[in-house]
Amino acid sequence: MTLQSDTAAPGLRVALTGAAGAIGVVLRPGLIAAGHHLRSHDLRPLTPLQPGEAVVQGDLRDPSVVDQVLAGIDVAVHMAGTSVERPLDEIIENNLRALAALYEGACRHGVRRVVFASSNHAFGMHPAGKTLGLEAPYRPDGLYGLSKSWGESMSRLYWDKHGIEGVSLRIGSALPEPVEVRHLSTWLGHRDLLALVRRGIEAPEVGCLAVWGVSNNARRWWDNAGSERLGYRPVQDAEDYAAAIEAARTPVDPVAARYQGGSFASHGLQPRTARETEPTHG
Ligand code: 15L
Repeated sequence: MTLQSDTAAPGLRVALTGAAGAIGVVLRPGLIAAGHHLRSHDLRPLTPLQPGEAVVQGDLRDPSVVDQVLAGIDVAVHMAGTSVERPLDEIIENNLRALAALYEGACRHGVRRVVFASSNHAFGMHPAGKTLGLEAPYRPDGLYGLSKSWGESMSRLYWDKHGIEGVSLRIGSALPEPVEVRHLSTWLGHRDLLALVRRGIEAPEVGCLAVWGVSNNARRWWDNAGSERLGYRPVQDAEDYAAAIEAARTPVDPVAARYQGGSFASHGLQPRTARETEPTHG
């Protein structure tokens, strides 16, 4: 476990967990460039990107690690955790227990807001093509998606009982480019990803809200009406890649294609359940 000291920088004091992950590596330089005073955390060792960045290495289930991550912080951006379908024990430890420890730390240190990496997989059993608003019911497509609906509820709990603001980002497919047909609906381009997280950090007085983390895709399934106070306005559109994706004619699993969660939804799907959750019954 290591902690290097922060140096003065303009902007907010922001902690980023999971900074070495696929999303973290995009956010780290972007948040520093935006002028935030960044403290980056990961289970893996990190080297500061520049002298003003502090780094913490350690397991978030350990309150002493959380203390190092959150002391003096205004906003925590929580990207750490398991990001794919995994056995229950791993999901519980990484996505439930670590998040609970982070929230307890947020109370101890007076953190004003937690920006939480939720996921479209909390809704992945909804049929592909159906438009979901922010009030859509959870339909997790696995234990990973279920952990994200739990995380959104935790965000609500700590706002209602402890006054910690919570922004749940229902992240779609955060990739440099869309590479499959599903992504034409679910893509979150890196430019929009950074803009979304920056609004999550910088928007004033958001209270507790959720927002779909999706680009301005012509074929998107998710409607962000009701999240205006966040001020997220995506500019990228997966449609720019549609011709190339369709020309590649990559084989599509027809069962996965029925569900918003794609292969997460078709993984382990029982034939009887497959019939009962046909899109027309959704
Ligand atoms: C996610 O939440 C996952 O972390 C990522 O691995 C992708 O599967 C993404 O969603 C997606 O839906 O494309």
